[in-house]
Parts: sequence; C-alpha cells; structure tokens
Amino acid sequence: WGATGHQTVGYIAMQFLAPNALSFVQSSLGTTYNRSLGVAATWADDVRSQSAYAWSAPLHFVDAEDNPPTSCSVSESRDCGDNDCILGAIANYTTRVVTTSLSATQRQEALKFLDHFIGDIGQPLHVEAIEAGGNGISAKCSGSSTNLHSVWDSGIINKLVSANYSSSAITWANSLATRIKTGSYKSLASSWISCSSTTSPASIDSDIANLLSKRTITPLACPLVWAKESNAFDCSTVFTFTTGQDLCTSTYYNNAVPVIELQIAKQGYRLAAWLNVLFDGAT
Ligand code: DCM
Ligand code: DCM
Ligand code: ZN
Ligand code: ZN
Repeated sequence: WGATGHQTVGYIAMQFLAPNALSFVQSSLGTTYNRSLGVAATWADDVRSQSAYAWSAPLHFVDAEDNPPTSCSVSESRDCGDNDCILGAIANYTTRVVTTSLSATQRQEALKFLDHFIGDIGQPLHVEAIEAGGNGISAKCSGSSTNLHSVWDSGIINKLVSANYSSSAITWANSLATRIKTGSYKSLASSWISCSSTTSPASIDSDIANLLSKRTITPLACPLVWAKESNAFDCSTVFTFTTGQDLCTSTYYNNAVPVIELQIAKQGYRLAAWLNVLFDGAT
C-alpha cells in the first residue's frame, strides 16, 4: 500500500488495542510518532530506499509463483523458501517485539515493521510474483499512465479517500472502524481473527519459544492464512481488467473499492488482535 493505506491500517488498529498492547505501543513509539501506529506505519517504506536498510526491501512482499486469474495459490516452500519474504519477516518481528533482552530501539523497530508488514500482506499484489507484483504491467488510472501495482497501492485509494473521506486517512480509518464495531463488517470481524484465536495464546507462545530456541525464523501459521486470502483476490478481482481499460473510472474501480476497504479494515483489526495476543494474552 501507499502511505494512506498504511496509515489507515495503523489508525484502525489503535481503536482495538487491549490495555497492555496500547501501553507498549504508546511508550515504544513515543512523541516521535505521536504514540500512534497510524503515524509509524510508513516508516518501513521511508527506510526501504536507504542503503543501510536495503536488506529490508524483499520483506514487503512474497512472490507467489501462481497463475492468476486462472489459478491462485501461496506456498511457503515454493515462494518463501529462504524466509526472506513478508512471511518470514512477520515471524521475525513478532518474536523480536516481545523479546525483552532487545533494546527499546530494536523493539520499536520490530513494532514499526509489524505495523507495516501486516498492512502490506493484505495487498493482493504484495502476494503475487507476476511482473514484480504487477509493477511491470502498464495501466491507466483516471487518464494517467501508471502500473497495476501502483493502481492498487495508491491510485484507487487516492481517488476514494479524496472523494469520500476528505483526503484524510484518519477519517477513512474512523469510518472503517465504525463498520467493524457496529456496521457492515461487524458480523465478519470474529472470522478475521479466527487464526489468532484458534491458535491459542499457549500455542503462539510455544511458537515463539520454538523460534527463539532454534534461532531460525519459521513463518507462522497466521501470516500464511492472511497471504492466501489476499492472493485469492488476484484471481477474483485484480487480474480481471481488459487491455486499455481505465482502472480508476470504470466497473473495475467499483469492484476494487470494496476489496480494498475490506483488506485495509481487516488488516487493521488483525494488527490489533496480533498485538493483543502478544501483550495481553488475548484470545
Ligand atoms: N535485521 C534483520 N535481518 C537482517 C539484518 C538486520 O532482521 N538480516 C534487522 C534487525 C533489526 C535491524 O535490522 O530490526 C537492525 O539490526 P542490527 O542492529 O542487528 O543491524
Ligand atoms: N513489490 C512487490 N513485489 C515485488 C516487487 C515489488 O510487491 N516483486 C512492491 C514493493 C513496493 C512496490 O512494489 O510497494 C514498488 O517496489 P519497488 O520500489 O521495489 O519497485
Ligand atoms: Zn506496494
Ligand atoms: Zn511496504
């Protein structure tokens, strides 16, 4: 996602944090990030282009070697064999954010990476290999020439948020959070976090203990579930355009908007639930 998508994921998560998770987030991020996951969510993209953080660029996605729109799939062994992808990254930073022997700076960095990667894994083209996640596929958005990846990261979102949410990530986040609390997403929300609740806190703790003892990073179960869900939208929605179609003014836009709003809302809610399991033992 672009900046607005990431900020919105973070602002949504802030509305669902349990007490200990909220306390850690606020004290870890501090005034630099206005104590908010919304503000801190774009840090990982800010550093990605710096040479000191060049190693982090492949952690923003997993190149699923599937064949959309005919066939969609994600496989850890096929697509993230060396763990140098978003699946391994979420496992790594999940461990690091709760490792008390790390410095406050290292744990803040782990939190900022989780904040960002739990957003990115919800973007269907961050879970797709073709043409570097669609970066190599030319596309039109409101008359401008761009690429398919950029249409999904920001083109459609910029149009939506400017038309309906006063160009404000906070306004968009408030609308999506209200839908989760009392609106059209309310009946879905528990299924969104079924992975973190069926995997009990005890078994998540043992995953973390396992990771620490082995000193290797094995992708966790839930990020793979989330990746498969995102990747399925490559077959149902993302790769269903026709050549020359303007993706930001047509039926394509109208089909994409509900998917994008769902994925942003879901990943914000999942980010909060993930931190609640880690810091509050929430189920
Ligand atoms: N880091 C990582 N994997 C690497 C190299 C670095 O996860 N192969 C992360 C750990 C910290 C940050 O980089 O988030 C800085 O680490 P260090 O201080 O060890 O360079
Ligand atoms: N990206 C991706 N999959 C790839 C390569 C890149 O999802 N195989 C993402 C990362 C950024 C965007 O595409 O969100 C642009 O990447 P870059 O600046 O590395 O071209
Ligand atoms: Zn992207
Ligand atoms: Zn990213």
